[in-house]
Amino acid sequence: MQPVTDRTALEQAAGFELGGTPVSAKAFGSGHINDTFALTVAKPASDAAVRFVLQRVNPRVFPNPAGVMDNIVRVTRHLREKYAILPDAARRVMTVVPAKDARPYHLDAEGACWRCYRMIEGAHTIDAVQTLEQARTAAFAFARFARDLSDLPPPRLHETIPGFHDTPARFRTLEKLAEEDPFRRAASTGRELAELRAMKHLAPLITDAAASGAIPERITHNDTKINNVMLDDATGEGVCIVDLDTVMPGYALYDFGDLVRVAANPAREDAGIPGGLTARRDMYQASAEGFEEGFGGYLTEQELKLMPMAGAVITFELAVRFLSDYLDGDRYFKTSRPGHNLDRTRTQIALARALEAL
Ligand code: GN1
Ligand code: MG
Repeated sequence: MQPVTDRTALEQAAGFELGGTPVSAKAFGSGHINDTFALTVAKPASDAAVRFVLQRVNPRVFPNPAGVMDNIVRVTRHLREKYAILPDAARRVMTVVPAKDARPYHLDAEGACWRCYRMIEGAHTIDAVQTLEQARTAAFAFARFARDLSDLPPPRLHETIPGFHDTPARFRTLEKLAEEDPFRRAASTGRELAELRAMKHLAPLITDAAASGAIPERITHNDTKINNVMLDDATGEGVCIVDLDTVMPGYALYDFGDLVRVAANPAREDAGIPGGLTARRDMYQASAEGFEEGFGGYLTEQELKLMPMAGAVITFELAVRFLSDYLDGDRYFKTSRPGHNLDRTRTQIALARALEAL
């Protein structure tokens, strides 16, 4: 798929109720799925410009964008009501900007979904966790987000990606791709496949606990990467959770695991580690403290008990997903070089092992 240009994004901005004239759109952020732009809008009769985040939702990943946006509208409305008493309420939650037809998104000529948010100003994202305080802050913010959604009125949210954190199913998909080998790449991944098969025991640890009723279904974020929380420029505090496409029914342990996957990794996600690596126990600890504090007593005994292995489970899952995408022709995650998904796979394998041993 061709990357979306800044010019196309600027054209699509015309579909939204922006209260001014769109003057520029620039590629923004480092997500692996959607195309994201910072949009500047000039207000009539004033020098002030207002910024927005404009996104094209990846249609291959999210075939039901109306369901995605329905979830996002409900979730942000609920949080906005809850945060209304805070002095900086407007920065605490994303605000969906309506399209000109009053829907929360619009479709382009190819049927792809575009949506627009107000930019959260005075805050930034980071791609790697540098300090224990950042690990704690991020964990607190994602846990608080889930806790604050625990009383969202019914109906149940749409599952925007069915089976998103069904780790055993992810592993079966990998085996199927290895068998069918549509891009003739399996021969070069023998080692990674063998390593993942040897770690297969990790796959059902969370889903089995869920199936037996030992851990509760919650509304979770499901993609708790550090760059999905905006940090205040002045204080470093987590002000706003972003990337809400996968907010849906899930398990807190996957959210916690993904926090650990990012924080305890001493390398980049795609470093392509040839040997092993050592996971950072101090980062694990800081993440656990922040997460427990953010949930404020709402985590069950079983959830608390299973937290230590959650990082290994989701890191294994990511290794499986990256390798699956490699075998499937690199069509899911954005890649910036040949073998990028293989480098990601290798890093996640090394990290999953390190997290299991932590
Ligand atoms: C994707 O969109 P982004 O970059 O925040 C992916 C996550 C992975 C992550 C790995 C919808 O997240 O599941 O953990 O890449 N999102 C989706 O970096 O598949
Ligand atoms: Mg993201």
